[in-house]
Amino acid sequence: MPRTPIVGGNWKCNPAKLADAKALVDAWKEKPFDKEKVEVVIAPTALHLGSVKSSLEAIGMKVASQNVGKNDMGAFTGEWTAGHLQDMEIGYTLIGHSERRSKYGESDEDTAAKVEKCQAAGLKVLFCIGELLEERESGKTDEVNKRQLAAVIPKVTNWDLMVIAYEPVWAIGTGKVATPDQAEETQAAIRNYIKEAVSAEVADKVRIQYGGSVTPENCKELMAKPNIDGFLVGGASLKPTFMDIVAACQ
Ligand code: G2H
Repeated sequence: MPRTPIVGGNWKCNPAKLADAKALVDAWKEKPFDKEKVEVVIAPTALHLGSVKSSLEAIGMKVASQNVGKNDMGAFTGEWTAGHLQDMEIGYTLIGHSERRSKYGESDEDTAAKVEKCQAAGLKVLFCIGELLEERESGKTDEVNKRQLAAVIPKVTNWDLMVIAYEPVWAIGTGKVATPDQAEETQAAIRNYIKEAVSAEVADKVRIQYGGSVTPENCKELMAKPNIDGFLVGGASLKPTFMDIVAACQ
């Protein structure tokens, strides 16, 4: 069964002003896309999310949170739950982005707890995995990806809610994109691991995005690879030309 490509725009802690976010969405309007052919999900800052949601949805895009709490509601200052996202009609969240893992100490156990909460709430997840440069150089890429996936697999009962984003950490925001062959080889190994650990049916249907310095210039060659089902885009999702990446996936 063919997998519908999915392109995520991870705005991280950008842009500076709500007016800039609105201007970006206005620029995107000029280049419509076919939402039957490609799913587009944008993750603004938590503060901007509510204000740009309706204009993103008006151009056929979905919205995501960049993070979600691992606990239920209660005395957890600064947090929000999968249930809150559902209630606010935010259908997706990122979990496990390398910046959460490396800068905020998010562990495999934390990502597993978050995935479990999202499954219970029926919330879709862009689950990020990927190796550090020293891990790639010491031949541990597949081992790291398997470890990060193994932590969450027991929590997943509905794989239709899961998308995997493979983001080699050395390619994130560095301008050093993985070569199409490197990305394909690793993503084929990820799919193969899901086949072994879950089932052939799930491995066949789960979408695996590539993330890390994706641009309108390098995306076409990556997208031509059979195990790349779209992208998670950071820096390039803050520009009007993000729509060229979307166009390359449809
Ligand atoms: C990886 C990616 C978005 P960038 O973090 O998730 O960012 O495209 O800027 O490397």
